[in-house]
Parts: sequence; structure tokens; C-alpha cells
Amino acid sequence: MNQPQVVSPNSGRGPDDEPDSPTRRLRHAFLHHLFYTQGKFPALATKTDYYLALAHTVRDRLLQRWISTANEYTKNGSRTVAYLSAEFLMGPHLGNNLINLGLFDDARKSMSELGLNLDDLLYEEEEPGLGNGGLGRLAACFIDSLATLEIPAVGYGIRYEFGIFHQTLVDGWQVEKTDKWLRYGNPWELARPEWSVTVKLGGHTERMQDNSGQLHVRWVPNRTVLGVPYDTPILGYRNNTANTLRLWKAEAPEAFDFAVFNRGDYQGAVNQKVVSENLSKVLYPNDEHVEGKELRLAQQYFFVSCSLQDMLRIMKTQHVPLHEFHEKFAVQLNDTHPAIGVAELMRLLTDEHQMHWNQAWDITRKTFGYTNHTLLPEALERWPLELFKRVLPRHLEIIYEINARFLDEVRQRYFGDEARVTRMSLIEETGERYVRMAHLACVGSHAINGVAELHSELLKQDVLKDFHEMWPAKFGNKTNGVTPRRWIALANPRLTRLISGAIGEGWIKRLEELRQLEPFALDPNFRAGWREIKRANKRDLSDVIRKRCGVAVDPSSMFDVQVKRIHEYKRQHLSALHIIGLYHRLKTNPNLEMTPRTFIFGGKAAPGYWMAKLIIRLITSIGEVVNRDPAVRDKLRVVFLPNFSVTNGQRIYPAADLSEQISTAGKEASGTGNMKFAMNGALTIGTMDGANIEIREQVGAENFFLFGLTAHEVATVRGNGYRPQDYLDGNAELREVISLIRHGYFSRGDGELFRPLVDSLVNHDPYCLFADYQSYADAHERVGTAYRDSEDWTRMSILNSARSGLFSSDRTIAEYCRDIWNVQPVQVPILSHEDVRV
Ligand code: 8GP
Repeated sequence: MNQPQVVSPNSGRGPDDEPDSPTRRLRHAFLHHLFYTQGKFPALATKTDYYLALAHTVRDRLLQRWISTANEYTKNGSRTVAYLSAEFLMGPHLGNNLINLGLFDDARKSMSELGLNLDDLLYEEEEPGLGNGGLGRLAACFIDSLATLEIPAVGYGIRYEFGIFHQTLVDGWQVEKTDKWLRYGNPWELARPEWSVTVKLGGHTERMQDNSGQLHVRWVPNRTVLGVPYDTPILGYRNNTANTLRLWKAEAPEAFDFAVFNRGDYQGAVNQKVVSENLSKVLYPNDEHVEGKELRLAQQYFFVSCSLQDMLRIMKTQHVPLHEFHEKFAVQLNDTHPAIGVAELMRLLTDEHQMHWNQAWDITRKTFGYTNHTLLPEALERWPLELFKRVLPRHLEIIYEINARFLDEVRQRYFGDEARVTRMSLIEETGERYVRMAHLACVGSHAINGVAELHSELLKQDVLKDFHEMWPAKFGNKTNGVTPRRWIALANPRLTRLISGAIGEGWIKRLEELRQLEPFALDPNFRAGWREIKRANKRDLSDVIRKRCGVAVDPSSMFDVQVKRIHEYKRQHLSALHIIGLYHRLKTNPNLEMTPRTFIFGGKAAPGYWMAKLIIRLITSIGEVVNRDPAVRDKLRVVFLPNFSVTNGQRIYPAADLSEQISTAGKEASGTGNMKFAMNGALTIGTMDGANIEIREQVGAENFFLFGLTAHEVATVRGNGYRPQDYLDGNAELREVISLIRHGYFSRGDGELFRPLVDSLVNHDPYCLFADYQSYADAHERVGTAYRDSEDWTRMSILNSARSGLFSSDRTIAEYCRDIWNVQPVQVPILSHEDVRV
């Protein structure tokens, strides 16, 4: 560990000290924690110690808000949103909390008075990477907005011991390393073992009649685990609200099975502990692809059961009667991962609280809302029946009962249409039998939504067509958003200062106010300032690139960025083909006028997704050739920044000139990176897909580089028997590109390396890269020309930012509150410990 600058020994007082200034108090508290929490003094302290001392200092400042908030919600018995998500991709907490508390500048000052640099300490935080990508990051933005809008809310999820893997590159290939984010402890959480709950798994069910003849079902599990909640406060922006993110850790009910232990089987006794803890051990690293593993289903059930039991406990302490469950809680299912909650709530209400089925069903349906996040068939969760029964025997019975009643309804409505009944059933019965989780979520919810306009339409027309026909009123759209606190105020302090200097600070809470920037797009001074900020952000990113990739890039070149999970539908390889096309043009015409470009890629591939890993290898291989070639290196650089994460994203978005959003139309549900880029002044090159469509509508078609087939055209082209070879035959540049790869130009003569990728494109091209290639290349021509007029580019960049207000997650959350959850804000007065009587 590096030794940081030494803290000056008599640090109680700094230079221009007022006795009670915030900086002085921060400094005091910091030193207190360095001594009494970390047990260190400057000569021995590491950067991590300093980070932790500051984190504890900040946490103390959160606790009063947290307690005040809990107190207010308890007193009022407030209606509460429970956001159930298997993933929360929070990113580092320290900087965000400083921003939301309004202490960022004070913290910087007090650290620098001690000879420490705040940025260095911020980078010491290991981010909790408890998510894969878009879906998990959306959950994180949502709980930020819920707190900022003062909505009583709890985020419920899993406290994975190992989050998303750490990506390294070895010889240009992705290599995964485990993510040990808890290594140095987590100062942001508080364990609440007193609220632990027991979760059953496996076994069988038994039936018996009581004296009155009523039938009771008893679930006899073959094991139980303990769910222990760990709470993290989630601050609103500059208000008194601190909501809770409650993540469950799995533990053995008893550390030792004494019966086994007494037989002398120590290993067996410890084993039970190990098996139980496995439940929250590791996040499955698949994005939009299900793996059908038993442990994954057990994980899902584990956190959902813990969360629903926790809600029942809260109701009890607030004396809310059971039949008011749906009035106390609005429960949102973030995709189908928590959809088992529908059956679990039924089980809790009927089996454990003896409620009548019909009443329980009525409550259940009024409780849940379901958000779908993907149209990809391979991402739709279905569980083999046998596996499901092994883990959740009672839930399978409940699902059968729900299904029987539901299919009766379908038959009544659509007399004689048995094909429809088969399609809509919660159980897939053609071939191997499966439980269809999306159907369970639809049947058990009062509201169903997609995450961008096009996506919500496609759900209605395609994936959930039958359900839409049956219940059109349940369907709606909630276009995603992202939090401007993290993605502008924290990530881009330079831009934040410039914007606030021009229009005040209101935009951080009401992002629509960015519109007031529009007139500044014509002001040469403002434009110069804007450009200088982009340049400075690019310089910062260049430093990172030099350190992490060993490649020197020129901050005056255009930074063309594609960061997101690596997936064929997202088409990172379309960009790769185009880069090879540019390279070929430059090689054959060395005097070609071309806007110098730096292509920056980042993103993780699922460890078992071979093709995605090969795409990474292709990009790194192109980089190796291009960056070394003196004939083109002034015009073209290609870098793959390893380990794209929230932390890295915060440096990348602010430094981008061009945002690549190039998925095959109809495949990307929404995208949220596209919004982060636009807010930070990048222009988009993109298809008519997901929220790109709404972004283009907002920023204006003239400030957006559109290309490619529409979703409808893609469907038509494919329906007519798409033949990628025809496009290849008709496009000389594309032929050259493919031929260079085929002949091993980027693989030191190895013609085999990329063969699977090339063969897949030439023979199938499932995501229509060839069909879109020329249109993409043409759009890039327009980008290049536009970028050369730097005044006009800056104008467009400002307009992109100014018109991105719609994409604040505050707007999204306000819509959920109004249309789905029916919840109201609750203002929190600050409570001092002196006000409390025990
Ligand atoms: C993503 C969508 O792909 C993306 O378009 C959207 O912006 C984001 O969700 C938030 O709505 N979907 C997933 O991340 C996803 O399905 N992940 C799988 C791990 C479940």
C-alpha cells in the first residue's frame, strides 16, 4: 500500500481556522476515527485507513437523518415502496454521500489541510459491484431518486459476498478475478441480526384437517437458512431523508449441527454452515441469459422470502392489520428474478396466516407491479419443473392453483381457444416442462411495464401479447432515467460548476431546468468554457488510459466511446468492423482527410459467453495492430479499458465526444448509458432502438446521428430470409474488412482465431450487422465532418445536455409513484437524540 502524504501532527487546527467551521469539525471527526476506529496514527496509516476514517466521519453524519427518517415513517405508518431486485449496482458511496450532504467541498478542504487529497481517498473505496449492468444500475438510480423525492422506500436485495468479477486482460483476452469488495470491511452498512428471519427450502408438503374440517397444508423443509439483514442508508439530495437498502446475507441457523458434531463428524457439521452461506456467496455474472441453476433459484427465493417476512414484521410493529398489506406496501418486481414473491406472499397469507385464498389473491395482485427489462428470449426465466419442485415444493402447488384458476378465466374469456390457453399457462408443457416466471409475474401483478416506449410497445405486440389482449389496462411504459447527482454532479464537477454558474443549482433536483442552457449554446464564451471542460475531462481520461493500457491517446482527437456489457445484440463488433474499414481506407490512401479518432471500448463479457469474449479479443487485436502502425497512428487509436464499472464510468462519460448506441433495433430494451452520455454533452450515433428514440426526439434529429434499420424493418428483412452474403457481395469495403480478419491480419497470420465470429456473421448474422454496415459507415462520415466544425459541434453538445432533462430518474420515479405505486412524499423533520425518550 502506498504511503500517502503525512498528516501534520497537530492537526486539530488548520491554517485559517474558525473554531466551529464545518471543515474544522470534519477534520476533528476524521482524526478521531483514524485513532479510535482504525486504531492508527499517521506514520502507520495506509490510504485505506484514511479512506475508512473519512467514510466513518461521513456515516456519522448520515445516521441522524436515517434515524429521523425511520422515526417519521414509523410514526406515520407511511405507505412504502419495496423495490425488490436481485441486483443493486451502487457504485462507491463516499463521494455520492458527500454530494448529497452538501459536504463535498468542505471535505476536500479539510483533507487538504491535513495534506491529503480527497480524490485519492475516493479512489480507495472498493465499489460494491452487486449487479451485472443496466438492470442493477437502474435499481441504484431509482433508490437515489426515491430518497431525493422523499418517498418512503426500501430496496431489498442480496448481500453477495462476491459481486461482479473484476475483469483483467491477458494477451488481449478477458480473464476474471474474484471481487473481494468486503476485504477491508464495509463502513456503510449496519448488520441488524435482531431482525433475522428463517427461510425454508426443499422437502415436501403434508395436509391435515383441523376440527372444523378445514384443510391445512404444512411444508416440511429439508433445510432452513437464516437471512440476516444488512442496512445501508440511502440519502436524498440535500434533504433530511435517508431511506434503507436492506440486503440479506445467508447464514446457517446454528453454526454447528450439534447432532452431527456429537457423532464425531466435524466436517459434516461445518458443512451445513458452508452450504447455507453459499446462498448469498456470489452474484451470477450473466447478463440477459439465464443459466437454470438450482442455487440461483434458491437465491431468488431466499431474498424474496426474507423481504416479505420483513414487511410482515414491520406491519406488526406498526399495528397494521394483515388485510391491509397492499395498502402498506407497493412491491415492485425488478424483472422476474423476484417473481417467486407472488407465490410466497400467497403462502405466507394462506398457509401461515390462515387467510382465505380469494382474499389473499386480491391482496397479492394489488401489491405487486412487474417491470420487464429485456425482449431477448434467452433471458426469459423458466425453471425446469423437477428442479423447481426440489427447491420449492409448496410453491409449485400454489402456482398450480393460481394457474388452474387463471386458465379457467382464460377459457371463459376465449371460449374454445385452447392454443391460447397453452400459450398463456404458467407451465410450459411442450417438451420438458417449465415454470414460466414472466407469466407468474404478469398474472400476479396489477401493473406491467417496459422501460422505454418502443420496448413497452414490443412487449404488447410480441412477448406478452396474450396478456395485453386480456388485460390492456395493466400495461404501461416507464422510460428509464439516471440520477444526475452521481452522473453529473459527482462525475463531472467541472461541468457542474459551469452549468450552475449559468443557471443556478436547481437543475440537480429538477433536471428539466437544464433547458435554460439552450440560449447559451449560441454564446461564444460559454461555448469556449464548455469545450475547455470537455478537453480537461479528456485529458484526465487519457491519463487513465496511459496508466491502465499503456497507450498514449491524443485529447484533441474525437473520443468515440462504447461502454456496456459485451453482447452480440449490442454489436461492439459492428464498430470493430467499421474501424477496420477506416484502417483499410487510411492504408490505401495515406493522404485521406479524416477526423482523428480514439475509439474507446469497455465492458464485461459473461464468463461463459464465448462469442462475447472473442469480440473483446478482436477489439484488443485491432488495437495492437493499429496503435503500432506509424502510417495511421495519428488518425486512429483503439483502446479497450479493462474492468468497466461504476467507478470507471464516472471518468468515461464526461470525457466522451461521441456515444455509440448501435444495438440491432428492437433488441435493447432502453439503455441508460445513452442517457449518461447525452447529459454530459456527448452526441449519439445510434439506431432507432430503446430510449435512443426518445433521446433523439428530445435533443432534435439534427443533433443526433441516426443510422440503420428500424425494428420493423429488421423483422421484415429477417422474415424475408435474410442472407448476409448478399450484403457482403454488394459492399467492397465490407468484403475487404472480412478478408483481412479471415487472413489473420489482426491475429499474426492465424486464420483460425476469429473464424467462429466471421462464420457466424457470413452465414447467419443474427443481429444484422451486414445489413446495417453501410448506413453505419455513412453516419460516421457525417460525424467526422461535423466534428471538424468545433464551434457547431459544441453548440450541439450543449443542446444535447440542455435537452436531456427527461432522462432524470427523478422523472421516472415520479411516474411510478403516480401511476403504479400511489405513494406520497413524507417530509422528515430532524430528530435529535435529546428529543428521544426511552
Ligand atoms: C437491461 C436492458 O438490456 C437495458 O436496455 C435497460 O436499460 C436496463 O435493463 C434497465 O432497464 N436488462 C438487463 O440488464 C437484464 O435483463 N439483465 C439480466 C441480468 C438479468
